[in-house]
Amino acid sequence: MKKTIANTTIEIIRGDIASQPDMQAIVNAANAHLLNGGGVAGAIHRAAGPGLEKECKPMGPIRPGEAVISGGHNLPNKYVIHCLGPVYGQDKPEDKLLADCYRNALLLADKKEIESIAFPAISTGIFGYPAEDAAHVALKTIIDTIPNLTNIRTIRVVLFGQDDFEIWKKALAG
Ligand code: AR6
Repeated sequence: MKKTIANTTIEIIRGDIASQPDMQAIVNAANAHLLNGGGVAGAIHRAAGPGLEKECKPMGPIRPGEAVISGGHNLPNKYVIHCLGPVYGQDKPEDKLLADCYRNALLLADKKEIESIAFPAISTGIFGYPAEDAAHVALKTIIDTIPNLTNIRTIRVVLFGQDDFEIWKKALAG
């Protein structure tokens, strides 16, 4: 499913964030210390190889809502943008911190002249953010940020499960 706003297209697809070879950047649902982990972080670090953790470690710790950028190492993507999402029920206000992740990642990518970027559903796995609420916060933030972007033409959200894919499609359809 796709929706174009100004010159930027938002795409919702089902897949693996570590297998998006046509994207210049992918976003990692990171931990504060930017180390290898489970879920998205595990998939990205596995595909990138040990050089990614070596590059990232000195940039940590990061705060909820913050985004930092690294190279893609063995990934097909030139860059990885690492975001620390809020732990649901712990890092508050969760909606603002989740919005900060998407906004900061997009602005950082745009500054690096990146034209295509793929996000996972940050915070909705181990960090426990309810899927539907997260989809609405994320899409509203993406749509609100698009007018401030100069270079990004494609913003893809990659959902792992069929249920999450349906939730995000519905949220984008409005
Ligand atoms: N591609 C796309 N989405 C995925 C993939 C994948 N390969 N694997 C899982 N998901 P999570 P968080 C979905 O837990 O909640 C890590 O250990 C998953 O189904 O990766 O932000 C870090 O080190 C869920 O919907 O991220 C942190 O400690 C979503 O991606 C912590 O987990 C996010 O799940 C971050 O937790």
